[in-house]
Amino acid sequence: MAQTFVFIWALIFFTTDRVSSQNLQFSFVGFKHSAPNLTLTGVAAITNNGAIKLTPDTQRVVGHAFYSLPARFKPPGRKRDLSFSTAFAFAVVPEFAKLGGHGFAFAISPSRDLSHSLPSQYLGLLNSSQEASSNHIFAVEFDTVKDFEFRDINDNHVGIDINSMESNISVPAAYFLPNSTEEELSLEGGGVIQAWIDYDSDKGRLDVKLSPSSEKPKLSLLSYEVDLSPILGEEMYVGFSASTGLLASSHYILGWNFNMSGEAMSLPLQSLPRIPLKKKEKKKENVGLILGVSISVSILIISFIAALVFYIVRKKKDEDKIEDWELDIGPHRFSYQELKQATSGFRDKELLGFGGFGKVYRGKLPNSDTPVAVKRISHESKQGVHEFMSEISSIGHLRHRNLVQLLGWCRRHGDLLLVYEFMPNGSLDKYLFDRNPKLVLNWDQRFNIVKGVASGLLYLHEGWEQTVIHRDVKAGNVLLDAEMNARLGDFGLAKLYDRGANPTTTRVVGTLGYLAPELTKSGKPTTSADVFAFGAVLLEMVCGRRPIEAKALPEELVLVDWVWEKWQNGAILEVVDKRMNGEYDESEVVLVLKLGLICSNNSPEVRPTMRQAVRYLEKESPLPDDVPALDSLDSKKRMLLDGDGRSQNIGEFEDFVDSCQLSCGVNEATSTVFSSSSMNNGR
Ligand SMILES: *[C@@H]1O[C@H](CO)[C@@H](O)[C@H](O)[C@H]1NC(C)=O
Ligand SMILES: *[C@@H]1O[C@H](CO)[C@@H](O)[C@H](O)[C@H]1NC(C)=O
Ligand SMILES: *[C@@H]1O[C@H](CO)[C@@H](O)[C@H](O)[C@H]1NC(C)=O
Ligand SMILES: *[C@@H]1O[C@H](CO)[C@@H](O)[C@H](O)[C@H]1NC(C)=O
Ligand SMILES: *[C@@H]1O[C@H](CO)[C@@H](O)[C@H](O)[C@H]1NC(C)=O
Ligand SMILES: CC(=O)N[C@H]1CO[C@H](CO)[C@@H](O)[C@@H]1O
Repeated sequence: MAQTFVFIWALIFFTTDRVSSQNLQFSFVGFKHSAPNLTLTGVAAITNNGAIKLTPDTQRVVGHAFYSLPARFKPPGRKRDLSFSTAFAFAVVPEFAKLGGHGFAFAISPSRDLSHSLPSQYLGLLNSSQEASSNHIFAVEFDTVKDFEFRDINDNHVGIDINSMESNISVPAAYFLPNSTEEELSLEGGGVIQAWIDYDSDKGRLDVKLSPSSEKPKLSLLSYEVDLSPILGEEMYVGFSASTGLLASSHYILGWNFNMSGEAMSLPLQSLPRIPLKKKEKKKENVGLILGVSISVSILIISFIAALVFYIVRKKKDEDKIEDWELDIGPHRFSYQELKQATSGFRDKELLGFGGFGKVYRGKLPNSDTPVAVKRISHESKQGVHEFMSEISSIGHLRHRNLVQLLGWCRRHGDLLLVYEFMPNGSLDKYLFDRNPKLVLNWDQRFNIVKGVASGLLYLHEGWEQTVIHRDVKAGNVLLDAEMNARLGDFGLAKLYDRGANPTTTRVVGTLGYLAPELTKSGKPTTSADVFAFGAVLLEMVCGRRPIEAKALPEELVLVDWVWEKWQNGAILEVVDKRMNGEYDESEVVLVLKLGLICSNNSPEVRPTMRQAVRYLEKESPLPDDVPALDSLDSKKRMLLDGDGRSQNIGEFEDFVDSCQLSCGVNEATSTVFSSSSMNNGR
C-alpha cells in the first residue's frame, strides 16, 4: 500500500522567547511517524497504516488528539485575534450499522489535558460541572446521538459549541453538489468525509462545510456570525476529541491541514490512509483476493479442502453444547441453527433493542408464523452462565397473564439465547416518555396496566414455590400485549449479574430512579426493593414522566420528591399528566399516587407487600389516610449531585440519560426489552 504520510511542516515565529507558534500551520496527510507532533490521550492511538483512531467501538471511552504546540490567537501588538482555517478527513464506523455513538468534535481548548472530561454526550470535552461555566472551549461537533439534555436536533448533526455542549447552532449533516443541490450525508455511514472550518475574525464569521470528496464545496452547511475573541485565549491547543457511550463507534481522523496564514489546503482523499476494515470484512476481502488472483488447479484443490475444513469447523462452532444437567430443564430447548434462521442470522435489521443484558432480535420460528423476541446474552463469566442456567428451569415454569412468557432457550459457548413471546405494542416507557407517543394512554388503560404490573409482581413474589425477585422493575420492562395489558419482562435475569468477572465486587443491579436506597448499601435484593421500584412506576403512570428528569426544573428533578411536596401542600392533582386532559377518576388517581408514595418510602418496613398493594388497587381494602413521611427528600438528588461518589453517579446518571435516548433511537422497534445499567457500589 502506498505510504501516505507526506510531511509535516510548521512555521514557527518566536515572537517572544516562548515556544508557541503564531500563524501556526501544518499539514498531515496521514499520521504515520507524526507521534512527536501530536499529543494523544485517553484511548486515542495511531493505527498501523497511519490513521488516528480516537476511539474504538467499545462503550464509554474518550480519546483526544491535539497538536502538541499551542496556537497563538492573540499575538502581542495585534488587537484582533487571528483567523484560522482547517480541513480534515474523518470516518465514523459504528459497532452496529446506524447505532453508533457518540461522535467527535474539532476542538480549540486552553489545555491539552482533558482527563476530567466525560464520555457519552460530553464527547470527551467537558464534564457536568464545567457545563455552563466559562471554560473557553470552542468546538464544532459531529454528533451521532440525539441527546435530550443538550437539546440535540437529531442523531446526525453538525453543531457549534461555545463553552457548553449545548450547541449555539446546529444543522443536520449534509453537503452541497457543485450545482448547489443539497444532499444528505450520514456521519456514521463509515465513508470518508472531509470537513472545512473557516473562521474569519475580521468579518466575525465561522463557516463549516462538508463533502465526501476532495473538492471544497462553494456553499456552507453552517455559517455563523460570532466573535470568538472572548473564547480564544492567548495560547490555545487545536485538535479532536471523541467519545462513546452505551452506543459506540470507532472514530478515525485520516488527514488534517491547519492554517492561520491563509486558507487550509483541501486534502486529497485518495492519498489518505484507508480505514482499517472490521475483522469480518477483512476476511472476506482476503478470500476474494486469493480466488481472484490465482485461479489454478492446485489453488482450487486447496480452497476446496479449506472450504471443507471451514465448513466442518463452522458446523462444530454452531453446535450448542449440551451438558447433562441441562437436559432436564423445563422450557423448550431450541437449536442454535433454528434461532439463527428465525432471526435471519441475527441481522442488525431484526434488532429490536439492546442494553447491558444483551441484544433483542425480532424473529419468526421456522415452520410457524408465531413472531418471537430472541434475547441474546453474552456473559463474560462461564460460572455466571452456569448458575443462571439452573434459574431458567424455574423461570420457564412461571406462567401468568401479566408476565412475558419464556418459550425456550439455547446455549452456545458463552452465549445464552432466550426466546420470548413477541409483544406487538412494545414497552410502556415509549407511551409515557416519548414526546409524541403513538397513543396517549387514557386513565382506564393506565389503571389497568398498573393493576397488571401489580398482579404480575405478586405472582413472582408469592405465586410460585420459590420467591422470584424481579430486581429491575421499570417502565422499560413492562411490555404491552395486543390488548394493551401489562406484561412484565426480564424477570430473573438480574441473577446473571450477581457474579461479575470479579467475585470480590458486589453489583447492584437495577436502574437509577428505581433503586431502593437500602440496595445501594447492602446490595441484597429483596421483594421490598421490587415494591420500591413498583412505586416509581405508579408515580410515572400518573405523571407521565421519568423518575428523574434531567430537563425538569430543579424542584421537579426527582419525581417522588415533587409528588410528596404537592401531596403535603394539598395540591396533589397538579402532578397528573396534562395529556389526559383532566379526564380521569379522581379517587383512583389519588389512590395510585398515595400508594406510589408509600411504596417509595426509604424504610423497607413502611412499604406494603405486593399482596397488600394488589388489595388496595382492587379496592378490597382502603389505603391508610396518612402517608408516612418519605424521609427521602433530596437523598436521590444528593446521590446524583454531590458526595464522594460523585463522578461515578454522574456517570450513572448519564447512562440513564443514554438509555432514554436509546428508547427513542430505535423507536420503530415494537418490543424493546432494555436492560438496566448495573452499578458497582464501589466497595
Ligand atoms: C514535527 O514538526 C517539526 C516542525 O515543527 C518538524 O520539523 C518535524 O519533522 C515533525 N516531526 C515529525 C516526526 O514529523
Ligand atoms: C471537571 O473539570 C474540572 C477542570 O478540568 C475539574 O477541576 C473538576 O474537578 C471536574 N469535575 C468533575 C466532577 O470531575
Ligand atoms: C452561544 O454562544 C455564546 C458565546 O458567544 C454563549 O455565551 C451562549 O451561552 C451560547 N448560547 C447557547 C444557546 O448555547
Ligand atoms: C445537480 O446534479 C446532480 C448530479 O450531479 C443531479 O442529480 C441533480 O438533478 C442536479 N440538480 C440540479 C438542480 O440541476
Ligand atoms: C496556508 O496559507 C498560505 C497562504 O494562503 C499558503 O501559502 C500555505 O500553503 C497554507 N498552508 C497550509 C498548510 O495549508
Ligand atoms: C396503540 C397501539 O399501537 N395498539 C396496537 C396494539 O396491538 C394491536 C395488535 O397488533 C394493534 O391492533 C393495535 O393497534
